[in-house]
Formats: sequence, structure tokens, C-alpha cells
Amino acid sequence: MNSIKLLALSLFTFISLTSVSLYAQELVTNGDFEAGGLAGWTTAANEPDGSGCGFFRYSGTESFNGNSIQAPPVGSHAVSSDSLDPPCSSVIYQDIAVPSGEEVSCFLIYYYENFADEFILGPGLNSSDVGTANQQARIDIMTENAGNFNTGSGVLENLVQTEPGDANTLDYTTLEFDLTKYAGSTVKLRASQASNRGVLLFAIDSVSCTIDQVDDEDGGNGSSSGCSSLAGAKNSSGPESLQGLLFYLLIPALVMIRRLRFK
Ligand SMILES: [Ca+2]
Repeated sequence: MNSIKLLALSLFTFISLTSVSLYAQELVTNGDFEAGGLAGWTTAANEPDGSGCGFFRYSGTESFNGNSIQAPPVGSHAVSSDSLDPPCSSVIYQDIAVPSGEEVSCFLIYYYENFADEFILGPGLNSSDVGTANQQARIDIMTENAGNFNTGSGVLENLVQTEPGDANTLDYTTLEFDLTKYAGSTVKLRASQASNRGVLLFAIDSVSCTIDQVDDEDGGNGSSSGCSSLAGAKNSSGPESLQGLLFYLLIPALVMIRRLRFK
């Protein structure tokens, strides 16, 4: 047996013996807003004028109500707040059960278009009193039982808050956060906006929270660590074969050895 065949056999044996697959368990349902519509998500709106206020799924560069908006960053659908005639307060959220003893890494993409002159921090998410200016958007981690529009004790963490002076247009922005500290409980991930000075389109897409697990072929669980998903991978979960990776490394190694041998 020549050296190349011996090397190939050795690597093949090593790969077979270390038959390990990496799994990323997804905790968010329908985080990409593609095939599932709004399944897994809950929306609520406070629309005193019945003005088409709420979070809606959209595609292309027009919002649900026909306002100009950036196209969905991944795939062909995202969700955005919208209204025809503010005032409008609206939320979209999903309850996420965080397993005990696990590390959970999350990300999402957000972006917005504010058609008012500026952002204004009014009374929480209340926009119904048009005499009190309020024009803002935010993303929060909430307690499971927090009220839809709560901005007080129900908020565990504020992740995004528009501020006066912020530009009225924000391009696709990736937000990374971590739910590890909430292991063993259920939290609510909420995007929201309040607007009574103009239409505010606040959009999210590619929402993902994952537990990474290393499983052997006998089904035993290994340790969990970090987040292996990429923005855009979204709800897909499943094995990323270490064997496949090793084969990809094996092929160029054999080519290199063959070239050296015949020099
Ligand atoms: Ca999408």
C-alpha cells in the first residue's frame, strides 16, 4: 500500500470513529416570517382612529399599507409596524421557553423608516393623547405575563430604544443578545412602537435563539456552547456534519500530497 492510500485509509478510519454531528436547536418559531406567515407570533395594536395600525408581514418595498420601506433583508418576507393615520401603538411578540442549564444565543435584524420629523420619547408606548408627542420604537425582553404595552416592571431588558436625534432611516442592523440568564423560565421577546407624529415603520426579520449541542451517534448529549447559526439561516435546525467537514479537508490534503510526490 502506498503512502497516499495509507493516509486516506487512516483519515477515513478516524472520521468513522469520531462520528460526531453538531446540532443547533432553534427556540424561535417562524423567526424568518417566510412559510409560516405570522405563526408563533402575537400582535396587538392600539389604534384610536382605526387607522390600519399594527405589525404586518410584507414583501417587496411597500409596507402592508403601501408605505415605502426597505425590502426584507433575508428571504422575501419580514414584518413591520405600519399605520395609515397615526396615532398608533403596536407590538409583536413571541414567548420563548429557555431550557434550564443551557446557553442560549440570539440575534435578529431590525431596521426602520420614520416619516415624522424626529423621534420623541413620550409616555411609554402610549400614543393616544395626540397632545403629548410620542414617536419611538423599541425591542425588549419581558416577563412572560407582562402586559402587551408595558414599559415598566414587565421589562427585564431593553435591547433597542430609538432616541431623539437618531436618524429617521436605519439600514439593516443585526442585534445579538443572550437569554442564558433566563434559563428555566419563559420570556417574551417584543418589538414595539408608538407614533403620533407620523407613520413609523419598525421592521424585524431573521429572529433566532439557539442552543448549540454536540451529539454523538449513540444519541448522547455533549456540552452546549455558543451559537453556530448565521444571519439568514433562521429557523433551520439540524445536523452540520463534522464528517462532511473532514472530507472537505481531506480532499485538498490528498491533492497537495500528490503534487508534492510528483514534483
Ligand atoms: Ca425573512
